[in-house]
Amino acid sequence: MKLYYAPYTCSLSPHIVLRELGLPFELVKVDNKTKLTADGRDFRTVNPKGYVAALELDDGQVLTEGPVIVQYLADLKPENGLVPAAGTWERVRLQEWLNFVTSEIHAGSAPLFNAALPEDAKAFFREKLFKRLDFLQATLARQDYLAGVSFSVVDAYLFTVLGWCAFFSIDIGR
Ligand SMILES: N[C@@H](CCC(=O)N[C@@H](CS)C(=O)NCC(=O)O)C(=O)O
Repeated sequence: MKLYYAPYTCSLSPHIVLRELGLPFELVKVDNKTKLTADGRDFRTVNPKGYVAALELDDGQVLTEGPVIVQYLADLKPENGLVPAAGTWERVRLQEWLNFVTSEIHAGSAPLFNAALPEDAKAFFREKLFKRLDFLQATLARQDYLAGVSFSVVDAYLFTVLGWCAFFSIDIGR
């Protein structure tokens, strides 16, 4: 397997999961500005959407969308317990969390990275993000992990996206 990644991006989440699972994989660095891979290819020939993460399987298939990639990986080694079994209620709850992190925290913080956006617009998105962080805070005050009693793929994803806050002067201590 090959993981196409760029430093400091959401591709860290499947990278953490690959390491947690101890699966063999190769890393291929992508320059998100030029869309070139470190070995000189146009990354858009791998993922026409042009963004990381992308996982290339040994049969040549390419899987994209972080929340789906991490579930695919964790299902390869169910004994590691990074996801509940497919078809169970616990799995649906985990997917509820993955969707929350991707649409509310990951996509919710994206406007803050946009240099063209005026500060008052950024303030609007920042406040909205804080409401979502309040919800996370309330959850993690009751339990150590987002989706249950042990570390799961959604904790790797949340760790990744919360790591960006420091770059955008978002004080999660609030
Ligand atoms: N929906 C995608 C979003 C992926 C995404 O936002 N990737 C960013 C890095 S965190 C990226 O590569 N952006 C470059 C671009 O859009 O050109 C997912 O969840 O995997």
